[in-house]
Amino acid sequence: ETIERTLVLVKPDGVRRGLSGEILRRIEAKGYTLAAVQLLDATPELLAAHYAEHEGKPFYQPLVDFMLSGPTLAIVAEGQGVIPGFRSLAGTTDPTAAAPGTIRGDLGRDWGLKVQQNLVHGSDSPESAAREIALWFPGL
Ligand code: DAT
Ligand code: MG
Repeated sequence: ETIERTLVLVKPDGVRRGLSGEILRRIEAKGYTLAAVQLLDATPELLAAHYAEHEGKPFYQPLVDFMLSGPTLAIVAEGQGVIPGFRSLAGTTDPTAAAPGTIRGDLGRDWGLKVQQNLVHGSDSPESAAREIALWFPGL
């Protein structure tokens, strides 16, 4: 059987607030393993590809601008069920609505009431995971 992999991003709000370790801790505590970790500054080209499905939506440009506001920690996590499993750890998109016990529910947001500042990204399907891992870790 093949071990499932997902792309996790600690977004610039999470890195800025010093939550990278806490988020890695939760991934590892759940039993997933780290296949790759890299701190990098996303480029407009990388973000256009990563968020292509959201192009044209009202939140697209604020989202891209936010993702350019500081370094991102890109992570490939692996384990059985890790794609839905990490989404479950992350909680729902809006930190206000995210359940306690989740990353977004427990750790909240950076400032203001901006949904894009929700600390993490996790791939939503095997197809997205393969596409996103290839974008963020071209050598992997
Ligand atoms: P998720 O990150 O939970 O998979 P998504 O793929 O629908 O959510 O959206 C990607 C990111 O875009 C999300 O993490 C935050 C931002 N976003 C989504 N919906 C938004 C909205 N209604 N207003 C502002 N930002 C939004
Ligand atoms: Mg998504």
